[in-house]
Amino acid sequence: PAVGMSAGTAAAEPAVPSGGQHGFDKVIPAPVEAEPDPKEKFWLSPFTFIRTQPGSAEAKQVGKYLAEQLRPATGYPLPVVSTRHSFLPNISLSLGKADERVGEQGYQLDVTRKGVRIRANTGDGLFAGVQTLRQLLPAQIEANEPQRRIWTVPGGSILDYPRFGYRGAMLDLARHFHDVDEVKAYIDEIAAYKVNYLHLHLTDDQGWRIQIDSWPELTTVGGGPGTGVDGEGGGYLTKAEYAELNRYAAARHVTIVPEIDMPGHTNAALSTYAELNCDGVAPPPRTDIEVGYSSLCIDKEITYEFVEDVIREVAAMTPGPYLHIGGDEAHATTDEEYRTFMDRVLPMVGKYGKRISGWDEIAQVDPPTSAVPQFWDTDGEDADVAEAAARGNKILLSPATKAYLDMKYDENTELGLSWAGFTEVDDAYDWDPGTHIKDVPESAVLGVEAPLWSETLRTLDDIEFMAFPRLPAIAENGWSPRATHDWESFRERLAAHGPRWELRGVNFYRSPLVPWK
Ligand code: TNX
Repeated sequence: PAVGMSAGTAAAEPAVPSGGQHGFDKVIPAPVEAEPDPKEKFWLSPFTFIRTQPGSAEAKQVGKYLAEQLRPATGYPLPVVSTRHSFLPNISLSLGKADERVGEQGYQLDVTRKGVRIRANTGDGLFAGVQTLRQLLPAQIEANEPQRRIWTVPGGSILDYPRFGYRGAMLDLARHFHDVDEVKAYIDEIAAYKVNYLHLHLTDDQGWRIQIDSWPELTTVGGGPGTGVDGEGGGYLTKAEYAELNRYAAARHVTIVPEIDMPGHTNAALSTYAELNCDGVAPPPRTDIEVGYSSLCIDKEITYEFVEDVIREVAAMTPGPYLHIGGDEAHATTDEEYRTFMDRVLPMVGKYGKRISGWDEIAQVDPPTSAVPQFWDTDGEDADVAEAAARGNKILLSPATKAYLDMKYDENTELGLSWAGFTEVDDAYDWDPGTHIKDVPESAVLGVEAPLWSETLRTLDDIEFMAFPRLPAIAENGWSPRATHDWESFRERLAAHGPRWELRGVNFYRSPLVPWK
């Protein structure tokens, strides 16, 4: 495959020997087609400017993002200008001139002496192309202060587009709260690997992390000090902070998917509002990590008033199309109660203009075909999910044995859990979303998502340690064509990303399976 070719960087001589990696063979996720041209390369210079399609605010916004990425390490001004032509070498971002094959999210990138040209049909595509360009530059481009060296981009052409339209990461803010700055940092990290959805698990037994005006104590009590696992994860997002996160994510072409988990995983709400309990008595708050014991009261009308208030408010503050209603591990309700609950709640999501997503248990209640069951099983079989797929539902893949970033890497990993087994980076890489679930064909797969549950994770360092290097493995399974799938190539490419994480201050697990430099 083209991506396995050598990079053709032989002629690039850094002013200071760098040991930095650059080349077409370092890109994660692997591109569809990559054709190095050893006779060409582009020099980034103090005179380089970024030229964006005249009249396109989207291209301009991506251009500004690119400039912000490249300025700290280069120290170059990199002005962003909208002009039609230029005789000076530059980086150009243009819309509407790309090959049809790149679709809604792909791009073409051409590098010659005269410039770097990124073409796409959408802003999403340009943004994806910019992530590839960052990876083609030497690792030092990730440094925070000016580096004295020459910056070259190896010559050649890339044509690239995703296998699946949805590539997600999930962060659990309920077990331990993670604040706006931590979530922003995670958005930056996932966007670099062309992950385009961030699912926020906002509520659970141990805490409620999103402001709801009609039920104000959910956050002040249910999300307040002393909540979270071990009582050490208190905090919540105000509506203003949630809006800020949505803006930040949108500028990185990431869509936020909020999750309000129900009817189980609701002890934080139940312990805050006594009237939500069948017996009218609020249970004590919980700070342990048991699951499956709590449930909203299926037979009380106030339950549905509560749920509708929450869905209405969350839908109103969410620009993206999906609203995730959880639905997992409802072991405190019977199958019949679960169906009764979902029959009333599922239509509310559509009523407020959103598309339903939920853990794979929702497949049991024949949700509308627009609903997205998120598969999290440990074996590759689930008859309800297969039936939903046959009816026309798209399935999101998060198999716990492959995609759960909270599983320990091995028996020595201090953080994380191990109920689905240990998951080394090769386990996270070696599966095929198109064939993983029995009787769910590739055409029924929406994409992949890597959940990160935070029972054991307190800091951003903890989050990063579990996500890297496995998140890039999941991202590649979601983006790259099967023809490029190759563990030997992937581990070599991962090794080249280690220095980038170091320079950006991203913590990561130095897996013994990867030949880190
Ligand atoms: C299962 S997977 C859960 C979560 C836990 C996680 C820990 C799923 C839908 N529910 O409540 O946090 O395992 O790995």
